[in-house]
Amino acid sequence: MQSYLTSGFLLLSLILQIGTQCDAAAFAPGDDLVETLQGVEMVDSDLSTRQNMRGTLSVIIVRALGLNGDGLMKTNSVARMWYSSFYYQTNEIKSDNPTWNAVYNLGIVETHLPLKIEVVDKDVGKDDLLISCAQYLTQGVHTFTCSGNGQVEVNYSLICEPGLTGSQCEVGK
Ligand SMILES: *[C@@H]1O[C@H](CO)[C@@H](O)[C@H](O)[C@H]1NC(C)=O
Ligand SMILES: [Ca+2]
Ligand SMILES: [Ca+2]
Repeated sequence: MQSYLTSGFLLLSLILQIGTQCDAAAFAPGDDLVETLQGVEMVDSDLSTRQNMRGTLSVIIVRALGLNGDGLMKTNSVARMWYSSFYYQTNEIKSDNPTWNAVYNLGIVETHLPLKIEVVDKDVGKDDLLISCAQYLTQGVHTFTCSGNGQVEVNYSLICEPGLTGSQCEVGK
């Protein structure tokens, strides 16, 4: 009985000792410092790559003019936009000249991608694609128009991340 207890105690203290040694090894100041510095370096280069050509993007799908999706009837349409992995769709408006003024704040994005816009007349069965275009962005506040079956007007604002400039926020100061 005595020896069982003793060996149990010894085993326990051995486990505790190993545990302590493992902890001590993990938190050895030298290793820890090296690991941290490598980590910071990696994060820094990763961050600078990701921050290359980045800006804050807001898009307003303002309105469309002269849509003719349903002949004598009023067109009932939505506008859609894609940028990078973002996708938005406006509400549906029954008018040949719908005003959406739909504001989409995308936050910080890469700036080199095309902004894709579509206006679609909703129909039972197959919708009518009325307008489709893609526009590359430049920094500042801009309006552009896409034509197809009618026209769609889009405003956007692209503000470069601090330290970036150039037409697509590509040049570091
Ligand atoms: C869109 O841009 C045009 C031209 O700058 C401006 O007149 C209009 O007010 C803008 N629309 C919106 C909803 O911001
Ligand atoms: Ca139609
Ligand atoms: Ca329709």
